[in-house]
Amino acid sequence: MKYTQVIPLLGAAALAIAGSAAAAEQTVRIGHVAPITGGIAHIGKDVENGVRMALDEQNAKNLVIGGNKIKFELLAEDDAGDPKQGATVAQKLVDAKVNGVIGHLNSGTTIPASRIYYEAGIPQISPAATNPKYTQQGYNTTFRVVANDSQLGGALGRYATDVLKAKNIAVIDDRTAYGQGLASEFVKGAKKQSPSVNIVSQQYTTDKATDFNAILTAIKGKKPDVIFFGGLDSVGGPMLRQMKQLGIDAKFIGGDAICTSEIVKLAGDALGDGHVYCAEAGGVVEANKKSLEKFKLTYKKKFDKEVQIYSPYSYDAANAMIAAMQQANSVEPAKYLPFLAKISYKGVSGTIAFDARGDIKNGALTIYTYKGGQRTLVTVTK
Ligand code: ABU
Repeated sequence: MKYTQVIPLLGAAALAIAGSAAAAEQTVRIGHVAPITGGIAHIGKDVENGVRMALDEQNAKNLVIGGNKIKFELLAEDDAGDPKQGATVAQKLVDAKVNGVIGHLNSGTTIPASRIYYEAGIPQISPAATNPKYTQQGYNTTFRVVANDSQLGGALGRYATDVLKAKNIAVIDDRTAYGQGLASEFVKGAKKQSPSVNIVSQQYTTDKATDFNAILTAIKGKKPDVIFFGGLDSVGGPMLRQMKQLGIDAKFIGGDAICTSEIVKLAGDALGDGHVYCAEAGGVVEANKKSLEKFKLTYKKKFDKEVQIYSPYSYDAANAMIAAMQQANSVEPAKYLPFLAKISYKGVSGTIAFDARGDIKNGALTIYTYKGGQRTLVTVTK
């Protein structure tokens, strides 16, 4: 009789233990948004892969936060680089109760989406959007792990006049929040460095244009030493090809969004050697070269693709967000947000720490050129 009573008791105990183990597991949703369709889908996928890699590695560690076994889940959305779609998917992520967001990629989508995350109290780290306005809105939920367009444009403007000795510069921008702002910062930087520099032509295109004959012909007549382009590689690559067809041999300078692996294919032999200059919005300093190389090898192995540009930054952004959760011992946005604001996380792209606005502290940037179809480091600057 005693024996038969013990069995149900043991069963109840086992159920209780199993129940508490099940309750101790918690899914933490991290949203990611970038264009996964359209002309810069290759850059969007690169950023998404960086986040995926970070979450896979963190899941392998079986982290316990707030007494719960944490399983990170990636909710990846496509905003197609369109501000309206960006706002729609931002709301979708808020409704799905994500614990944090890495993204978006384009400044034109990141800025309007940031208000939606802010109103929901959800921390957002952009690994790519460089328009300064993003972090100037007074939102305590917005962070960025790359240098902004004032830094990028200013440094490229100085480089064009000081090092490349440009006297006559033509400027083209794609009228996006990114391209327009970057071009204007470039002109400011060039004029500050060399007040006598001439902006011989100012032309406009779009982020979907494919024919640049009219604007390039207008520019050719002005004989610039340098053409600055504020826009993305999907437009910059074909533009370089058309420059070559028209016999324009001016040096071509652009920002981080042309500083990709894909530009090699997009521009073909129009890329030249030491002909194209661009700046990555992060500083690849000596101390980080090893960890960055290791990241690139692991990325290649995992996705069978080369890093385009931003995946090390999205990887660091996701890991920094998780480090803040660990420090707060909570995955709740309101609880880990103050820890994220004060984080100092050593990532593969450098130390992730934010200023009062949410911009990366000590944001450096790296100027590259292309030689023999390879992106080649020129200098790291601020
Ligand atoms: N930073 C270049 C591409 C993204 C953007 O700011 O629009």
